[in-house]
Amino acid sequence: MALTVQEKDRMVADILRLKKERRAIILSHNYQRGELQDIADFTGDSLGLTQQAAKTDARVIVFCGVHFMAETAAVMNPDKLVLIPDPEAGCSLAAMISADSLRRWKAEHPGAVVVTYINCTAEVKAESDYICTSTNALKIIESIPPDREILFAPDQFLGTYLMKKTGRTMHIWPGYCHAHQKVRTDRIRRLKEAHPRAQFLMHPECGCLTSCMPLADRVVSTEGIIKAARESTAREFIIGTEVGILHRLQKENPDKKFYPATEEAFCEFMKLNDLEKVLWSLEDLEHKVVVPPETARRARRAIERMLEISDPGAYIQKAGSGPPAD
Ligand code: CIZ
Repeated sequence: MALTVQEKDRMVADILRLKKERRAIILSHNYQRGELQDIADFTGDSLGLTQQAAKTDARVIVFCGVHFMAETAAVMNPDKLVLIPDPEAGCSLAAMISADSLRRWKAEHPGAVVVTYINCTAEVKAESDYICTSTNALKIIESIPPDREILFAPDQFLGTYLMKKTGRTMHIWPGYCHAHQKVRTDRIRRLKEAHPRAQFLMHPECGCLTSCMPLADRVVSTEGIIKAARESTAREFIIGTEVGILHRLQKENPDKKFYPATEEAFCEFMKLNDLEKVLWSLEDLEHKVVVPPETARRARRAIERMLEISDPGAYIQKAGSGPPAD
């Protein structure tokens, strides 16, 4: 049942009071419900949020996102208490590859370098040589010597995009995001006809990647979409990613217009987190996101390799993270 304005205001006041008492910060992903983006200390992509988590002196991090994101924050911040308001907030893409299946794939390609998209569990990260995000994936792939075989998981569309951009052949895991799968070429064509001046900003996880790429003005991550909309002189945009991002886009650019590529690009797992669960999370210090230390150590190594390549300034802590041997 929807909250009344008074109930919502009271809840927000209680959250802000408890946040202070607990020395907590609230992080929200770009795809979260608007009401959570509005109370968050930071809203951004999973890597940006993890970097914010590392910078803060807060003791408790309430991570409003899906489980792999909160896990990434826990891996990079072993001394902080990381909480997720709803522990059922999973990720369809992350669920498409397990550590066991990745180990079997690696055994079929001995010596290959494993590059894994950040949308995966900590256990899968621990089996990877490099993690990448959609912002830095191109840089990571380009840093790997051309004679090395690459296994890329779990998103087939980001993998295809990287092959097209680098001209490099990789082995690609057939995973996909169920929300980005809903973005379709025929609908993009219709939207472009209806709004001929609009720029089309597209996420590389979109299922229509191959046929939509020629229609796109930019193929970028969520932070890339936010930046492009802010910096562009265009007044209208078609947004090819999960619809939660429209809240931040509209809030930061009140004089610009944003059209979702489709309302069906909706992640119901993200939306499991809500104001009430954030309040309970702060009241009960639940639900704790804990990664076993050895898994965290190996996952951190793969994340740190990414940070060293993508953004040395953002590099957080070092744990023997040299490049993987042949
Ligand atoms: O890294 C993230 O937060 C994801 C999943 C997408 C993006 O492009 O920001």
